[in-house]
Amino acid sequence: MNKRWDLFCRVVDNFGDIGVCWRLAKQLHQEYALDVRLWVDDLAVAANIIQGLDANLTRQQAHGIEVCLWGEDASFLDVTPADVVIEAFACELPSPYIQHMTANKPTWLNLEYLSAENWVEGFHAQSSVHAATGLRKTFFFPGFTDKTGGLIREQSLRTARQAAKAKMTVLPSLQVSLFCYPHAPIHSLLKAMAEGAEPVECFVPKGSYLEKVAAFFGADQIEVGDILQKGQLKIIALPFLTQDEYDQLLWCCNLNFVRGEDSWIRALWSENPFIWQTYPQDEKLHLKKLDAFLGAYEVDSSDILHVFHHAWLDDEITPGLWNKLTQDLPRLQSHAASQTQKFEQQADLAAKLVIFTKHQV
Ligand code: TRH
Repeated sequence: MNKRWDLFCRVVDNFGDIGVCWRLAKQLHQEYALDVRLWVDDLAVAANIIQGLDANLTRQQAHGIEVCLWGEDASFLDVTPADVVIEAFACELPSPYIQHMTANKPTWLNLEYLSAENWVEGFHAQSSVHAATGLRKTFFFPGFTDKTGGLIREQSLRTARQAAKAKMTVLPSLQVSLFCYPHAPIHSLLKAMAEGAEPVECFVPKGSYLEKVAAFFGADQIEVGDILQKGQLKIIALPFLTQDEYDQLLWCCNLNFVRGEDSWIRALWSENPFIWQTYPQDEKLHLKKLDAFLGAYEVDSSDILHVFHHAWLDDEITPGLWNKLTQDLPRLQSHAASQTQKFEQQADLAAKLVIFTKHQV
């Protein structure tokens, strides 16, 4: 019985690594009653995502998960590996821990970053032998097709979203959420919104991009709770939300700007149109990632959604482009809903992980 799972997470930057790992840890525990230990190398960053986490405690229970500080290698000398070990995003397990794995031979999985590129199907579930120990490690690729590891999606998500949407009322202004990297053309987006044809309420959760939002209004900074107005644009500064609250925001808005990996997929599950800013990669590999996703999302290159995505990544946003996007929102809304429903037909990442590990026994 593969009941005990260890999940290792290194915080590279921002919140995506811990955001994905925490979501997965919770789902494995809540839906499959698994005993999950989450090892994180930066508890201070994790505390932004894990509600109630005490960054000073090296071991603690949080929402049914045992959260442990991933400290020095020596701190693993007495740790017995779980039945299933997930190394998130090639984070490289501590060597004493790997040594212990030679005794209990757990199922060892490397959870990879998400991409919609075609090559993912060929690499998903391939394994290699770890040279020093002879242990087998399998590469688990999340993805958008049945031949990949699937996408993170809780079983309760659809019902929760539908219940929340049933209570929503239609508002006179366009509701937009903005979560992006600071290098995005934020100034030109805000200018386009301010000069656009429709009034916009734009919700901005706390983050490093807020300085640029403040600069657009000629301010040094924005505080939580501030409301700033220029032309058609009203900015509402929110605190950094919990993951659940952030989901609710995505469900409420007519258009969501998201980034990285986890907020991207939460926007997909919102049934609402979104603009995804990919995490920048060398040699502009992120553009390939973007186009592969737009293909899977059935958007062709002449579509305003395609054009706007590219303008948001490499270019500037003009008021004309913004107006074109907002005028097309009713069509984009029904496209988003049909795409959400299409991807909801597939098995999710946690389900696929659990099935995979059962077949390893
Ligand atoms: O923060 P991100 O940019 O994360 C990353 C990292 O940069 C990482 O190194 C990289 O490898 C990966 O992207 C691809 O964006 P992401 O993935 O969307 O993660 C943000 C998390 O923060 C996500 O779990 C949602 C959560 N969040 C909240 O909980 N509250 C909020 O108010 C907001 C805006 C986000």
